[in-house]
Amino acid sequence: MKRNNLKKDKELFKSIKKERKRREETLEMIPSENHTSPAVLEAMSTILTDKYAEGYPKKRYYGGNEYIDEVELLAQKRAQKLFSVPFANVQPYSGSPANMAVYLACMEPGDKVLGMNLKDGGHLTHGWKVSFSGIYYESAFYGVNQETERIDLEEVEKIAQKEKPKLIWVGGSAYPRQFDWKGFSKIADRVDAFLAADIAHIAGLIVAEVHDSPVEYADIITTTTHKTLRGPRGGMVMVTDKGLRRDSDLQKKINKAVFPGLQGGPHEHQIAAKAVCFKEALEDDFKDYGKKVVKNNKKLAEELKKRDFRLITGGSDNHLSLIDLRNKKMGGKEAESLLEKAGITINKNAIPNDPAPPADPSGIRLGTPAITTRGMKSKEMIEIARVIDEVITAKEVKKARKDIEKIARRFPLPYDF
Ligand code: DSN
Repeated sequence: MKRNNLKKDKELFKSIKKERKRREETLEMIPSENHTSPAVLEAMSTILTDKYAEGYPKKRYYGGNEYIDEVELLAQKRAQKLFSVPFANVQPYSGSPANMAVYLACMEPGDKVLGMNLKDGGHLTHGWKVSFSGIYYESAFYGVNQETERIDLEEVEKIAQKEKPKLIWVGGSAYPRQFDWKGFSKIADRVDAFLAADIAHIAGLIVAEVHDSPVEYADIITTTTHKTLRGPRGGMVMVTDKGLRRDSDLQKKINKAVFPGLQGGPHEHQIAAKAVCFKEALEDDFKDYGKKVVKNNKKLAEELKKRDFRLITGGSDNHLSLIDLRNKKMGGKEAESLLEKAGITINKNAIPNDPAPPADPSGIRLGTPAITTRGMKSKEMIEIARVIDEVITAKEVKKARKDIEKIARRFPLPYDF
């Protein structure tokens, strides 16, 4: 795309161009980020952005929505096929609004939610006290076992039996292992709670069949569309057959929660881009992509371990690794900053039982979705691990920056802007 009109806004265009150059020369290794396809970007910049379409297909509060309905129905149909679910609401603006809709649909203010502790890899919206979910709802948490650093289902069951939550969340932002959906489902059934799977991080891996799917076990599934799924920034709520057996009105309640409960007009250009993303994810080569993401991450983890990096849980089953830097005598904040100077974008992250404060935690989180989209393979994982080691151990950034730029330039970005 030439962007001739955007170019006229020189001040803005300069910043966008600099961001483009940054991406060309560096590696995005924040595990929640990716590079979208040109078709997703094009859908995002269509005329669909102009239209108000409050309501749902065939039941809108504004006229002129005949073709908007086609777009939204297409996105719904593709989402249902992609995840094998009977219902999908594709309107949530992003992941947090999608999760909010679950509360509004299933809970009364003051009801109790059980989620994974943020410090152990959970998400703010799973009941954390500074988020709406901990402000308007009572919350209780499970974490990871101190020794194994993995979720301990016996412990989860004990907490669930004691707390009797109305809603249980499974899923997180910094958990490097598979989630045991079946185990959680048994616990939720025993305490008669809704089970919501937040697959934001791993949606693309589920599609690629490199992570088990929660469809048989959860009542509700939420996701973002921009992480491993590689679509536009956005969210979605799905209801499973199990969810409909628990509450036959669940899909109506989710729809009512999203609109008019939480949002006004849906962003139909974003919904069109979600439809593009789902179509791309339904193709065979997306499965291949998801498999490569995990293969690359495992290789990178293995190489880092050879260089005496301590990986939380001893490794990873998915797209991300969480690294405890205490043996390297460096905090997460300094590591993030040095690696950024070297051209590797990662984020500082708390590790389980972190003795350090959140502003400068003991760990870093990194992952392979975006560099795999660029086509990088095992050979590059070895090079990247070597550079990470040089930066963290020797604080050497100048040579590292050159090495990273060379790697990055071998793998052009998937879009022409
Ligand atoms: N902010 C996302 C992440 O980085 O994991 C979670 O919402």
